[in-house]
Amino acid sequence: MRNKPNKAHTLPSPYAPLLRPAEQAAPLPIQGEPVGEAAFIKASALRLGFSAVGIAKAAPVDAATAATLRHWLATGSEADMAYMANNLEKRLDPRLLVPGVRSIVSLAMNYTPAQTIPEGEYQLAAYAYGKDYHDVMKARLRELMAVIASLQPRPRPLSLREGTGWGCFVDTAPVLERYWAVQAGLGWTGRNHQLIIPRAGSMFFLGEIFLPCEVDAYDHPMPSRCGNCHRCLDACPTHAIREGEPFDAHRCLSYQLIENRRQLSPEACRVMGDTIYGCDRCQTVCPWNRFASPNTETAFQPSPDLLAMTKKDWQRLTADDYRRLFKGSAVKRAKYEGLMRNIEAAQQHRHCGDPAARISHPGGKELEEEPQKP
Ligand code: B12
Ligand code: SF4
Ligand code: SF4
Repeated sequence: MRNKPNKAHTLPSPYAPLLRPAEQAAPLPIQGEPVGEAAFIKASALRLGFSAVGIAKAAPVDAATAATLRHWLATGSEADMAYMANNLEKRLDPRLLVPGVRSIVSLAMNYTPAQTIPEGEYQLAAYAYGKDYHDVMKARLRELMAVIASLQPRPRPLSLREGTGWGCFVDTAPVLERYWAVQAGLGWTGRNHQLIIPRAGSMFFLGEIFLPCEVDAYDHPMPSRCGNCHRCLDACPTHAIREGEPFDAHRCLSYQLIENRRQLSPEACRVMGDTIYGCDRCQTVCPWNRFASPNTETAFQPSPDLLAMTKKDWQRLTADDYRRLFKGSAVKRAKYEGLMRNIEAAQQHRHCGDPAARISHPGGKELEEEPQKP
């Protein structure tokens, strides 16, 4: 999209930069301070409650990442998640997904729980405690996109949806979200395959805003700070993560308990313990999560009803209870039948479960070691 040069120095925002075409990159002097569009976007994002934000140039993903993804699919490591093989070319090049995109803003929202489900009860992965992050984060991304678009020099896009080069995504689009978070300087990909934000940990949702223009400053990847640590590899009860090998989704408890529509694998039944939805073990052991701060997002807090559930309550959960308890929750992904299958398996295999199944607070005292330095 080609924009006309802007000259609006009178915008209400204290940052008040405009998105400008690539050829005009110098920051605008506003209220005596030169503030560029990247700084404006970041400040707006933080004001809207995002925990981290960075910006990368839109380009095809690098050759090594493309090869990793192709190999992952070629080895069938995506299990039954056929959607991961769809739109492969778009996943590898965001410009095919959204023609006209020039910049990718990567954003993170903290979901580190402030309170956890009591020990001894069935456990859910922390990301599923509150309202569905797809809805919560998408709404927040749209707000930010509107703020950015309002600064777009005329002609503005007719609407964000119709405007070429605009887009906002959380999880479900063919976008390699962790890759773009790394490119945008948010953190690095840990051995647990999670995006780790320095001194903040990995319990973050990721989302992106696609922009039709360049910005005055871009962020850059940072090196891994996993060092010699292998805690996540040691803690994974199914060996879904193995050094130098593709992530084996079929083995992963998160896949088994959420995405798998068939019978649980015998291995999953053996190691699931009290976990009935998702899995956090490769995150709770990660020393970087000792720096995590509990999230303060109202929508992500677990309801008192959820926190009060006992094993008995779960075992006699009706479809109506399920709908009430998980209204607007990501747990709906597993469907009632899937959740009941998991509860039944947890009950049947209660003697072979691993006590580590419980989701401890990621800032928990058991993390004694300092994070490894590179
Ligand atoms: C498919 C999927 C799954 C699958 C497969 C997991 C996987 N590792 O691929 C299943 C159902 C198992 C799953 C589970 C979980 N998921 Co998931 N998942 C996705 C999804 C839709 C695609 C991921 C993908 O592209 N996989 C393909 C593989 C090949 O990609 P990859 O592991 O990211 O690796 C690439 C790059 O990281 C790169 N790379 C570059 N440098 C390095 C360095 C190292 C050391 C490694 C390992 C890789 C690497 O190489 C790869 C090439 O593409 C994304 C959303 C999205 N659209 O991106 C969410 C997403 C990755 N999931 C998320 C979450 C929260 C989870 C769970 C924690 C949920 C839970 N508690 O149960 C678990 C964690 C499991 C794990 N350890 O990865 C978050 C992660 C946030 C974060 N901080 O990283 C995402 C981004 C969703 C979101 N919008 O917030 N997930
Ligand atoms: S989510 Fe659980 S099963 Fe999956 S890789 Fe992490 S520790 Fe292993
Ligand atoms: S547990 Fe250790 S190896 Fe795994 S992601 Fe965290 S720092 Fe990296």
